[in-house]
Amino acid sequence: MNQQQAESKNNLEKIAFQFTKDTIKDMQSFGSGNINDTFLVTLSRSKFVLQRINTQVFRQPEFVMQNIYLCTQHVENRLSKLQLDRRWETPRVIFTHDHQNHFIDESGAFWRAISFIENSRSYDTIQNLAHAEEIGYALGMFHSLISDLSPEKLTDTLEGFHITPLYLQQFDQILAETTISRSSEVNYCLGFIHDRQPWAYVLENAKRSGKLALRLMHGDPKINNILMDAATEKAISVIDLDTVKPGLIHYDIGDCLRSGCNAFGEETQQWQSVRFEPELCQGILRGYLTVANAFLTDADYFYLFDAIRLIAFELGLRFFTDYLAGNVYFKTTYPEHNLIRALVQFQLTQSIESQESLIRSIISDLR
Ligand code: GN1
Ligand code: MG
Repeated sequence: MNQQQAESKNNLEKIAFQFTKDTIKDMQSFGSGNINDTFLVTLSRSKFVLQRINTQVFRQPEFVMQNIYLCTQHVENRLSKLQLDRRWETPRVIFTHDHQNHFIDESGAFWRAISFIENSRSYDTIQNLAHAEEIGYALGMFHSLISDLSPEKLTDTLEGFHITPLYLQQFDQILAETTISRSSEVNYCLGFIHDRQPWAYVLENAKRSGKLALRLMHGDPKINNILMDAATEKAISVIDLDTVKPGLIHYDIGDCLRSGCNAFGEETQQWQSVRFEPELCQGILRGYLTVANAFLTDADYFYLFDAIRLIAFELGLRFFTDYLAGNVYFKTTYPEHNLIRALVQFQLTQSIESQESLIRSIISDLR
């Protein structure tokens, strides 16, 4: 360990001690988030997750914490009355010694601690059909548990999040401001976005015309945010609650499917091989609908296909825009990282489009 590493370890320990009086046995970087910095803190008898919130992205982190607290309290309350016959847990906010839900360090960085769900694991890709069904069940469970918490109680902590037309505006703006070198991949992305501009308003139009209701959503239910019990391989929790806020549940369904039905995972370099797997889609939706069928309307069903197609497209657009902007939003490990990520999502979008009638029939058969 060099001096700089030792210093930053000491500093991290000081921050961790704001949230515990126990002995710190170990502290490691944790997970693969694209926005926040995450550490797993091991104490003598338990563990917790320590995170530095990216305040360039989350401009009002206090409201993020307030949303998470309201949501997790609500879910704990529901769970205590439900008497589920299977394991289900919600992450808890851990308070500082002076009862704050966050800590601001000397440099102004915003830190928070969340409980660690024991005996759990997550995956970056779906392992089999049973896993797909569990992923869908977990999202359904999550939506069901927050369905009676009024969206107005939570703050919009990330304005424009999943509003595809706003990402198109940002893209146009960056394009106008930037001189880009036009490789064949860049030209492909530009054409791909151009061809889908008119359709990209589909969910926002449905929201504006009242066909789809504003509800609470998770915002980021990709498959590695769903924890499985390490022994039984049953879903037990949905984590990463930073983007729980008012929105459309369609964003969640789309996000869960774009991440779950890509067997190569969103970080693959083999973007040309990416394909949307209809069997996994059927599995996830089957699991989701065992819970969600109770609260989905005809219009909700009608827009499911568009949601699946749109969120894959939107994430591609977000990655590509960030590539053009010089990688300022998503963490990257090499200069073309966001370009490759965009190509993966566009390939997935194309695969969804080419299987439209099959996906639509999967949806209607499951109703
Ligand atoms: C970001 O940081 P992480 O991995 O939880 C992003 C999501 C994307 C995801 C893609 C606030 O989430 O919208 O779907 O990367 N979160 C935010 O991996 O923009
Ligand atoms: Mg997230």
